[in-house]
Order: sequence, then C-alpha cells, then structure tokens
Amino acid sequence: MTWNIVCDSSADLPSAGGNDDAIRYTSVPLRLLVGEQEFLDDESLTISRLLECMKEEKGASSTACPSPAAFAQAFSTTDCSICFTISSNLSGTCSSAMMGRDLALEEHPEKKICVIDSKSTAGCLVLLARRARALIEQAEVPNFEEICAQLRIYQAALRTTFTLENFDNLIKNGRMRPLVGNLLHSLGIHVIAEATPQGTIHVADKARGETKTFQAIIKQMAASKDCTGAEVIISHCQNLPGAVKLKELILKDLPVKSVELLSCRGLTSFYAMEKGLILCY
Ligand code: X90
Repeated sequence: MTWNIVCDSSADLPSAGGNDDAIRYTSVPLRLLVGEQEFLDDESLTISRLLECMKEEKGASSTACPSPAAFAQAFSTTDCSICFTISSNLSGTCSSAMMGRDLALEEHPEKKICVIDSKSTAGCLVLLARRARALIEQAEVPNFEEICAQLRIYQAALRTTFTLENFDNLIKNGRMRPLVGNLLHSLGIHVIAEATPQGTIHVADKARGETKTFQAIIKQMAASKDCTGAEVIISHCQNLPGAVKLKELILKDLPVKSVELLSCRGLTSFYAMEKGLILCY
C-alpha cells in the first residue's frame, strides 16, 4: 500500500522528513499576489524577495488557494492520501481539497482519501504530517480509517499562539477584525493572538516590549492546555533571534518535550510579515 501525506504550502516545510516510495509527501502551493506580481508558494520562491516586493508594493496584495485539480492530482498518485489544510475559516483551501477528493474518487473510486482541517496553519500542519507518517510506519498493517481517526483527535488537541509586529495583511484581507487603531504599533505594544477551536483568530492579550510579550506568550500557552510533553514548533518570519530567545524561555518555564524552529515559507510569511512568530503545540 502506498501513501501520500499532502499539505498545502502553509505548512512550513517543503518535505516531511524522508520521501520514500511507500510514504510520500506533497506540498500543494497557494498563490501569492503582490500588486501585479504573482508568486507560486513552492521551493522556487525566495522569501527575502517576497518580503522586499511586499514592502515596495503600494497596491493591493492577496493570496489564492490551490485549485481542486491540484489536490486531485496529488491524491491520484498513491493508494491512500491523508491531506491537512489551513483552517477552513481562513481559506478556501480546505474546500478545494474536498472537491479535489471528489474529483480523484470519480476517476479512481478504489482510492482512500481523507482531508483534515487543521483549524490552524504553519507548525500544526507539520506536527500532523509527522504524526501521520509515524502512525503509518508504526502499524504492522496500517488501517486507513483508524489512522485518520487518531489524527483528528491529535488535531483537536493542538493549539496555536502567535504574535506579529504587523497585522496589516491579515486585516486587509479580511482574515481578522481590525485592531483598535494603529496606535498599538507605534507604542511598541504587541498583540498576542490564538486560534480558536473553530480555527478563527482571537486576540488574547497585549504586551509592551519583547520580554513582556514573550512572558505573555508563555502565559497564554500554559492557559491554553497542559503543555506537559508537548512538541512545540515556532515558525518565524526572518526572526531567528526572537525565536531562539523564546525557545529558551519556553524550555525554562514550561514542561514541554521539545521546541523546534522553522522558517516561514511563502504563505505564512505573507501574513505573518517580518518578525512574526507562530507557535504550534
Ligand atoms: O486562501 C487563501 O488565500 C489563504 C488565506 C490565509 C489567511 C491567513 C493565514 C495566516 C497565517 C498567521 C498565523 C495565524 C494562525 C491562526 C490560526 C487560526 C499567519
């Protein structure tokens, strides 16, 4: 039996650790539109160039989800596919994937395809993709339905906390309600937000200065669930120093198992913008 673990490109990794014949990994790219320029969020995209274009561009910028056909294509290559998408409350990607599933099943009714809404993005997709691989590898005879059921339970237990220097792209593209004035930014106040269980964005807290912001993130993490043994992924947009510092504080203050740092790829860079930090655990 061959497997394909499929993520949209909001998962901040190009490959899920090892791409063998039995268990493949496919990233289905979203498109990023910066003024007149269009970028495909695949391996060819240079993040620094994307951010530069975003800085220079005065016109409207937006993103677009992959087509159902792109997902159908990914689902047609193996016997079983497990697909994780960015929150259906933030993007049409999940509906595209579901339509892609229908398309693929019309052609190949024997295939097994499951689409799971991560209700988040970034590191949550990475954690889900890795767990999927581990469950398939560990089982003597992998049972598709059982594995999908376990992954849905794991999804529901994951949490997301994030802080951005700049919420412009999220707000301008209608993914988040406007914050109270630009005042916040100019006063050096940082907003700490979280994913709700429905996969929408909720402003949880505000803090001034980096140290207080990081403390507030840790407080928010501890309040969101029992973090004992949690695997934490911090996606950062050109902010390795901030991510490293936050990692150290988390390891000191919370009983987590590990903290891993990843660089934001295209889609998450577009919305998190420079210095953004997205924590999934
Ligand atoms: O369909 C599309 O065009 C994609 C739209 C994506 C919109 C939002 C992406 C936000 C990523 C901030 C972290 C947010 C975590 C929130 C979880 C609910 C960057």
